[in-house]
Amino acid sequence: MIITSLETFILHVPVTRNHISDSTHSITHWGMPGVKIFTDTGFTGYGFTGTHAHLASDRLITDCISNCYAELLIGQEVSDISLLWERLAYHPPLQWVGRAGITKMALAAVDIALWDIKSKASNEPLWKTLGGTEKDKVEAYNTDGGWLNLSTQMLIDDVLRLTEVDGYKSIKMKLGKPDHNEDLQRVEAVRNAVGSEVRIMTDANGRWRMPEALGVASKLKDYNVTWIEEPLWHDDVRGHKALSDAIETPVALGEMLYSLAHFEEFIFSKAVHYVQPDATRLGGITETIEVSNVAYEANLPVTPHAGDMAQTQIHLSIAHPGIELLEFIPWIKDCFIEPLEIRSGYFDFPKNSGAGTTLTEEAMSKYGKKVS
Ligand code: 0YR
Ligand code: MG
Repeated sequence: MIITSLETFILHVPVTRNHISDSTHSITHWGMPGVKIFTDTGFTGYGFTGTHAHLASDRLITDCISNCYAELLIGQEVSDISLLWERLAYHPPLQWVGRAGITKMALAAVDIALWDIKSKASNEPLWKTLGGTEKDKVEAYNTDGGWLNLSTQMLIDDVLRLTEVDGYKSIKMKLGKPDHNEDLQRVEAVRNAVGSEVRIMTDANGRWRMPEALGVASKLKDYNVTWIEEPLWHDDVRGHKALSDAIETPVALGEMLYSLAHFEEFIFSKAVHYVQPDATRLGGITETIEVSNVAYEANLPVTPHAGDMAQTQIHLSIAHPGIELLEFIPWIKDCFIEPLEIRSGYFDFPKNSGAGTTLTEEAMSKYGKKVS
């Protein structure tokens, strides 16, 4: 099966209620720069990464695919994805300008499209291609009720709808208000509203310095919080180690890390408890499997971050023994031929062949932007 051509795309899809904030970002749309890869057998693969929908930076990603990766892909055989992955990741001129960032997110989109082709050609959903079985189970936790721009009352209403109506057993809420007491008051309000059974995850999106991280995070144990996510700046291995030694609540991170080596640094330094790889920021599914293997060996749960809104990572999560819980945000769900479904807090298993990335023509025309 030979790659014959490719075509890039950029979609900007509105978020719930037109606007959401965490401690660091405020966004109106989720961005999906990606690629369609065509083959001589007629199978077409779709892959995309996840951004904050800024057209100029999204175009850096699609330019990297069409101006740099395309010539390394066209004419190549698809079946050995690792070989193609290495061809792209270790291409000397590209390695020189970017072992992380734009080039890695572009590689993620390509890698996901290749896996999509591979499992379409095997006529099975990707979770089967990756070795998953019908007996596996993946819980969803929902992040879409916990934004920082919601008033405490809206936060409680949303969380109660997710848990009592939709049946989620785990939800995440954002922290990082300028007034730290307000963070704790909001956690207390949510705990009181949902009762003791629901798991509450918290996420500071890299906002704090050590004193405030210590101040807020050391009190989260009073509300039985499952984890504190990204309390400190994304690259700070020693800081996260020191913090996790000082507090009782486990530390989660990984959504901003670009490579296996980066993850190994945190894992082997014992600076993380819940490991959160994102296939759209690492080099796709290929590298996320490697990260998940290392975490699993180290007895750490893997709880992927949903830069793809879980649409693709559900497959990997079904197949990998280290993953039992996956983040879900519903924004882009309806863009796909086979949208993800969640029932009583657990993901339905996708049935279509492929990686779940095939977009509808309607989504392409409704949300598509000009790539250059
Ligand atoms: C909004 N999940 C996250 C969103 C989310 C971010 O900036 O991208 O909050 O991806 O941290 O864990
Ligand atoms: Mg996060």
